[in-house]
Amino acid sequence: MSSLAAPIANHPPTAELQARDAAHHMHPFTANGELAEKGARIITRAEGVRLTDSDGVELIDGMSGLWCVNIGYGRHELADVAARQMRELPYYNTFFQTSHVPAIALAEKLAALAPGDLNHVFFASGGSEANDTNIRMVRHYWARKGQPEKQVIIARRNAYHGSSMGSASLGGMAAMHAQGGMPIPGIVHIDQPNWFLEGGDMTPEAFGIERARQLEAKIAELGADKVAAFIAEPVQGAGGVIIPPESYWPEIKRICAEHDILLIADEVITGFGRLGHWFGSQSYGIQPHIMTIAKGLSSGYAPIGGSIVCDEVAEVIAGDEFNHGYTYSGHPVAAAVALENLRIIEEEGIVERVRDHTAPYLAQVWAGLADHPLVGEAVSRGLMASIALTPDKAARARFASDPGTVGYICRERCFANNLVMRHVADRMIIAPPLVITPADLDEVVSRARKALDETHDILSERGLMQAAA
Ligand code: PXG
Repeated sequence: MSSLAAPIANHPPTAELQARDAAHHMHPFTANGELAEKGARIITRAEGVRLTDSDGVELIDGMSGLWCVNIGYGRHELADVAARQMRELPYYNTFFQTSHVPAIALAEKLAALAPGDLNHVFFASGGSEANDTNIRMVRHYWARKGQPEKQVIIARRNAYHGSSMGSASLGGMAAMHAQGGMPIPGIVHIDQPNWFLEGGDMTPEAFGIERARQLEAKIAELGADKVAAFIAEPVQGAGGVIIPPESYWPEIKRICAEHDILLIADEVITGFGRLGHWFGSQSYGIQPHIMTIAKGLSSGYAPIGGSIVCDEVAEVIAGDEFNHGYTYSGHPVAAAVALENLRIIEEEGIVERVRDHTAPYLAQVWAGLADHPLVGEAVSRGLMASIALTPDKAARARFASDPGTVGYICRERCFANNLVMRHVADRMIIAPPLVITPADLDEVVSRARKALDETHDILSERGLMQAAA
């Protein structure tokens, strides 16, 4: 066996790794003090949809890493392509009138895959950078069109668009805005289409229209001549897998068109097969002017993202120098890995498999969880699914405890049952690799049910089955 293919089986004992991690490694979105006491769970290997930790325990990865490992772990084709590209041309920039083969081929491939006239790609290393690009690009676009005051971007509360200053400002996460002086000027938010928690007595369809019309009201308030763009995820991911009512997107589409507002679809999670189409926009029949991509573009095997831009915006931008770019825009190794990933998705029919087989199967078995006493709704779209935990199903009530208290308990029970299922406040979410089989989905659902049972017992013991007043 060559040294390249040999497994990296030897590592120090877990306790030692945890201590060294705690001493030097600052984790994202983590209370690091608390983690230092508890010790991180250390993942050492993965294959298919399964992770192995440093104690040799196997877990099902219900989250595709962080919503990204669409083709699953262990695809050596990507490793081979990366090694080959590193030997041939490990780096070159795409700035000063130069280009290279992987960036050219990937941009061309994305233009072919993306719907309509989304024919131009600006590369970044991830979704946050790409959304920062989008802020600058849409503002620059309107300025070049002679409307420099058309600058405001409307986004949604409880949206996630990244963690840089610009992208976190687009995001509607109050806890993020509370740290570091966000949002930056010129970004405003409307409410999310979260029917379960915010729909009150309205039907989902009426609520979808009401939430979409908040966009129209906000445009009227600001003046259409001040609004550059609206940005949204086709299905909110980090916000808790919030699937909008069917009435929502058609109404948003009408409003953007009528008021001449650019539509940016943040496809970082919904792109590359997650919803059973290449892009989530196609699954909702929308044709955005810009799509943000990352994650599934390379199945997480290399850091790469970007913006796929329509002809009109690209042509206007092309008229002068766009003073923007990243050292790693179109990085050759990442681009080569992404191309190989797209080849695998296409040749193995992974998008069609999700659409025709795995998504319908997940929808059926996931819906079965709705009979659990803790579950207020269990919904899915493509291979994204969520469960609203509630102390009172009929009232769609929130818990009296701080939001996330119950969700965290449930997440811990999932972890203990070797299932990676995340919580967002008191909502449980999964987005497994797109190559997951029905048998594995059965295993996910049975572990989830066990975790829900254990959570229910813990809540009852601790008197936490109380609804908020
Ligand atoms: N847009 C969307 C829709 C995302 O989900 C980003 C942009 C930012 O991408 P980068 O590559 O810069 O991270 C994301 C990222 C979570 C979680 O808690 C989700 C993301 C990132 C970190 C945590 O679910 N999504």
